[in-house]
Amino acid sequence: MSPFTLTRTLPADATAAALRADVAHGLTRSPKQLPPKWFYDARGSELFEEITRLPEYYPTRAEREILHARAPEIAKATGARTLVELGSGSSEKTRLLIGALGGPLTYVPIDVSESALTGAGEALLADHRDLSVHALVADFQHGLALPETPGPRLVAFLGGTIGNLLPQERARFLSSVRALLSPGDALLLGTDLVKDETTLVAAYDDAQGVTAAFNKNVLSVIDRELGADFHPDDFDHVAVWDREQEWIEMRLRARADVTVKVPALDLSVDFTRGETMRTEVSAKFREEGVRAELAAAGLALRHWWTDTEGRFALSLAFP
Ligand code: AVJ
Repeated sequence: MSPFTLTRTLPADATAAALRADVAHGLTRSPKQLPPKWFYDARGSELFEEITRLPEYYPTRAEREILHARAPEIAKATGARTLVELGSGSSEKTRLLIGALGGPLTYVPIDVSESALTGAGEALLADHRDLSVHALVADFQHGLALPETPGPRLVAFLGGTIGNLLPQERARFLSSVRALLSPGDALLLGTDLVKDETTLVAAYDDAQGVTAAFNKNVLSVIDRELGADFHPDDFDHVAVWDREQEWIEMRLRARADVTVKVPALDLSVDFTRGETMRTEVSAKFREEGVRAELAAAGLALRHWWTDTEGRFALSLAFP
């Protein structure tokens, strides 16, 4: 059997249908909103990679520091023979885990982007004998099913991406992950932590404007995919810390009254000058909150590791 297989559980047109539904819904409600998953076309993924190298954007470096320090402990605590990675994207941090777990190992990267999966899968196979890769094209927010692979399994959800889900969505998501796990399996979860507002806002509103370009890129995606006539420069990038909800919100704020046509949806949308549209929530966490959310999903927090500056955490939880 080939060490690389790819399974598509998403119909090829599901992504297009989901984009249409999200845009139709998000642009006709008040306040307007768009889900953050549409940032990540080829350009958006490139911009995100650039964000991870910005001096202000600490989460990627902090999480890498933790993985670097703790990968051997994670391997020992889990004994995992299958590593499942949700929203795998680029596989750089995964390498630390794969190296520590050792072979024989099955790696199951799950992503909506088939090109990201093939690229990352092939690069990993080149460097690791005793690795099989079973890539899944799937949307992890909607009904996950895993291939039959050796246990124990370690499901990793890194980067703090769980913070993009609203509290209710997180509860549903964690329960669906729990349902995938058998006794002895584990979840490794990356969460960004609550900290001072200046640090948080700077991470989402960098001096070079890369995050601003990333935020506005969602408008280019809608222009290209749905024939809309957004002019990204008609909008300003805004990042605010919501201290009640303990999340960063990214918004786009209309610089003038603008009307946008979305031909594919037969839609015309008016923005008034100063009107804002939410494009992302990035929740920040505390240990007790993570423990409680895991427990509510039937998962027991066994290890809580942070970087030396206490900015980011990795949780290891068991059913
Ligand atoms: C990839 C979802 C973890 O929320 O920090 C980076 C995305 N948004 N800068 C985050 C993002 C703005 C990032 N995640």
